[in-house]
Amino acid sequence: MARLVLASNRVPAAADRGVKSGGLVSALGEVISGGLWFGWSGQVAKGAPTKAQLRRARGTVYATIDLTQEQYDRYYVGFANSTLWPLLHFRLGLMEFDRAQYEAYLSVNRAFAAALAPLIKPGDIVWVHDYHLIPLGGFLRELGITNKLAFFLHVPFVPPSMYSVLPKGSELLAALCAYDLVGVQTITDLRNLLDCVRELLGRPVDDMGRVQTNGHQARFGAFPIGIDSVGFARMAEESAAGADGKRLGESLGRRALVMGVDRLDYSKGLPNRFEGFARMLGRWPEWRSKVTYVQIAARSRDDVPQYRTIRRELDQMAGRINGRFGAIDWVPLRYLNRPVPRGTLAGYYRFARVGLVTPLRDGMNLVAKEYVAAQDPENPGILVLSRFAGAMHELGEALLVNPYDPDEIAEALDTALRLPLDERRERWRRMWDRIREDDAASWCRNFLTVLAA
Ligand code: GDG
Repeated sequence: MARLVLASNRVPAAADRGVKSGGLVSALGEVISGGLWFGWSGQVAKGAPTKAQLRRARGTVYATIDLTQEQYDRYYVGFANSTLWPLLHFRLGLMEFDRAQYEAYLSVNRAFAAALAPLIKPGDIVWVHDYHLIPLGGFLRELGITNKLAFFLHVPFVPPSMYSVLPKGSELLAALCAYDLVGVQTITDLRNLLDCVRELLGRPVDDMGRVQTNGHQARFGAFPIGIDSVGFARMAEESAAGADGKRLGESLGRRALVMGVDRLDYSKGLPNRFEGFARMLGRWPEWRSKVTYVQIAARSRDDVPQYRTIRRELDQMAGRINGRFGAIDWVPLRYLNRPVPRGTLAGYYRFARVGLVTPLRDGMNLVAKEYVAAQDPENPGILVLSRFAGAMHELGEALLVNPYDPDEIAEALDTALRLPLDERRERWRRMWDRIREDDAASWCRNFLTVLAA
């Protein structure tokens, strides 16, 4: 089998595997063994090196490169997370554009290509991940790399009416066409992206999702990402029965647990979710002292101003909700900003009667799948899920809500808490069958099979 070369903005610390690692790492963990993983080291250094630092762990070579402060500010905080991230999450009001940041985004991608190219061997398959690195493939081609090149976008894609506001947007669409295969999460994202290719690049797309440019053919497809479902289920069962689970169980007493887990990000819809929980307690006072909502929201992207704003807003909301509804022996909302180890998290999910996942927009949302995987088949909880998460396509038996309407969230919570056991079991079983089948390994296999074809 060909060697796999992965490129992503962040490279997992080799020591993190299986401990702190998130979805992408566990999805790719199996196939990367024996391969090479390239990306930013996570470090900001005085002068950016032109050569990657290599280190080997468990049969994988990790090749990383530092950024300078200016590159970090303009490429990472700037164009990637203040232009592309809000735009691709349908938040035009939060999108900023600065030509110098765009230029820095291109130049970091060019520097990454120059550092990666010498590490690529004939026959390697190169698989680039996410919105930070869209132009990387094109720059590798300019350096004479003729290997198979693929790209996967983890975030949603917007329709042409929205995408067309992005200055230089057509250049990025053209850069995507330099790959042999471009994958997105859902058929909705695929339709939006191909509409942009047709309307903004003026290129025809055939019914296999293929686009021709200058004699090169790029294929576009939807590949919904999965999780290591069976492994996660096992971890949840073990962890719930262990010390962490016991501690949570004792702290809850007989109260039902509603659980949310997200990076602290404005795309995750946390203010509306807090408001929905508050309205539920307001409209159905019988739930007071009977339900505890635990929200884990590890801080992320602190250097982007909008992330500091949302953090302040949530701190205030949590204080208000607990002040208004709390009792001497009951804190309605336990809001934690520190990350929790993955195993502990899995056990917590299993305790939760309701998994509350209400992003305003999400490429997939792995938390929704993890919550389902973690349930006890004999007494499963119920998922309340946003209609605007990619996971909605596979998890239609969840209680689906419009996350922009806190009253709808409140109503879904009330319904979820009253749902009889047989209905919970039936809904869970269907979702579990699907996510067990379409897991992380099959996602990888499908993608690489189409690439090879
Ligand atoms: C992007 C796309 C797409 C969260 N808090 C802790 C923790 N997590 C883990 C979760 C889950 C992962 O992080 C988050 O994945 P999501 O899919 O929910 O969201 P993004 O980070 O925005 O990911 C998204 C994904 O890429 C994959 O393609 O689904 O749409 O935005 O695995 O469990 N893990 C630990 N402690 C925490 O406190 N250990």
